[in-house]
Amino acid sequence: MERTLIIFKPDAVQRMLVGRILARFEDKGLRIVGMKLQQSPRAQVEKHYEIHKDRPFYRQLVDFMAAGPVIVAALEGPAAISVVRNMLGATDGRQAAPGTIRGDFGLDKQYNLVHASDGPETAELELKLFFKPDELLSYRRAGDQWIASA
Ligand code: 3AN
Repeated sequence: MERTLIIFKPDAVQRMLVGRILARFEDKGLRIVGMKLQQSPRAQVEKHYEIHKDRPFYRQLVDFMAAGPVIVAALEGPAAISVVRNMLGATDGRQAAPGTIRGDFGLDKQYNLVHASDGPETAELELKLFFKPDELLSYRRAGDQWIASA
């Protein structure tokens, strides 16, 4: 079992696509173990995208991510980190394959709807950055035994 951090970016909230995108993750069988609506403090966004701080788009990216409410969520499931990344598709919606979230809903590199952790170490750091320990729950759903065999 893995946990991954996803962020419905301000464009997903403003375009009213959160429900439809979240439904894809639920349809896949992933379990929501944390979720909240927030206006991200700038310092938190800066830390989250620290790895990009020398890239030309960094300032604009921080402005965008702090421009309106986002929904942060933690998803759990077998290989959840790579499963969710594959569901998102390529960073640029113009290049993302049809059938992926960015391929089906987006046309832009920056306005690409959803962030998802890209590996186990980043998932751990990002979950800590956005959630307090007691905001993440562990529970079983009635249908879990029909979703993953092991
Ligand atoms: P991903 O979200 O697919 O992991 P990263 O980590 O390369 O993509 O980039 C982080 C975020 O920075 C992207 N989600 C996107 O919003 C933004 N971004 C990446 N490349 C560009 C770019 N060339 N111009 C503007 N924004 C970008």
